[in-house]
Amino acid sequence: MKLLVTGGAGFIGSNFIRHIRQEHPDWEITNLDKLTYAGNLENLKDIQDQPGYHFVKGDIADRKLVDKLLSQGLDVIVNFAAESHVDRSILDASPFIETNVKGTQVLLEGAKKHGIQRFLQVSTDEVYGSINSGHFTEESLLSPNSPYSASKTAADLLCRAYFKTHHLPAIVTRCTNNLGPYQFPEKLIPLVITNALENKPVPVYGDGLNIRDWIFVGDHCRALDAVIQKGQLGGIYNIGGGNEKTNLELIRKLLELLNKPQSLIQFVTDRPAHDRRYAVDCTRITTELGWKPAYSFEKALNATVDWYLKNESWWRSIKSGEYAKYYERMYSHR
Ligand code: NAD
Ligand code: TDX
Repeated sequence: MKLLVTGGAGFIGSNFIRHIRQEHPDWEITNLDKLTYAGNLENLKDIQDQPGYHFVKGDIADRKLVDKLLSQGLDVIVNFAAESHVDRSILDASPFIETNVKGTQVLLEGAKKHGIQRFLQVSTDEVYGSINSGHFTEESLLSPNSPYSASKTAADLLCRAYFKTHHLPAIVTRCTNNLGPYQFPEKLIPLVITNALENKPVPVYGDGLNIRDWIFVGDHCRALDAVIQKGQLGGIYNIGGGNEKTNLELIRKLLELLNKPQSLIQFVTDRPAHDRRYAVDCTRITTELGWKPAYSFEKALNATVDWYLKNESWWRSIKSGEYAKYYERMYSHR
């Protein structure tokens, strides 16, 4: 099998490539990544020279490049490439439209032209919006509240439209919040861990009672692997960890694990349109594909903390670069 993985130098994409190398060493992978601030080839250092793995620096919205890559005879596209941070989409939504919407459409068009066998769109539970009680199923109304989630929703709907109109073999997955190695330290968990290790304040938006469902990144990758092999074309699969936590609960636990004082917690102005709770019903993927998460929340949290403790140079080099300017801008008004 020959895969085009887009956004493979980011958090989930790099974990996915590592998973595929281990589970299917005979599968060939071409990783197309623009290397934005979130893309980091350090994430794939152990894999970069392996036979059957190729890296191409480029934009998924570049029609010519995508056409050239797909003309080499690839079987499957797994689209991770995206602008992925909600706060950045509030500061400037333009790159989200360019990559998440236009980029996905360029990939879909290329897949159509070259007769790709499977197009996997890696989407998010955020497309459903917020839910106070119960769980979203794959049939729930799409109700995105941030420019990020609106752009991801547009991409999901383009996949649906290409399936309906052109019989393009697209499948959409909608996963909850991931945790694990190589997550960029603008996201809550690595931000808390790395700030705490530097004895810096840990910003909590609003009252800290927003709820997220957490899943270990390796479990997400296993789910995507199952969907590639057995998923129904035109289908949608929710993926979740079944670990709902308030942000405050999670942050308190992290500070405890790190032996850092709870006084590092600093309540700051809330994120605009901050979704209160995400929760998805995973009955479909568990019954149809036999997938379920292997990591408990405790195991996932311990593995993640451990990774950041052992890989200080990885996050320190990120935090001292361009990211430092963003962080200053982000928090100057909070
Ligand atoms: P990330 O920000 O860590 O990585 C995104 C990657 O995409 C980076 O390597 C970046 O360089 C690349 N990229 C960005 N624009 C590109 C473009 N135009 N062309 C080619 N490459 C480009 O993101 P992540 O957290 O790994 O998320 C991966 C995917 O999974 C995203 O589509 C996201 O919406 C989805 N998702 C993430 C989570 C989560 O908790 N992180 C949960 C559900 C779904
Ligand atoms: O400093 C912070 N303080 C804080 O209280 C940050 C960065 C976040 N938060 C809150 C906001 C959210 O309620 O923590 C929660 C998690 O925030 P993020 O890590 O930014 O994730 P979220 O907004 O939930 O979106 C994530 O999950 C779904 C990913 O970033 C998306 O790419 C994915 O689609």
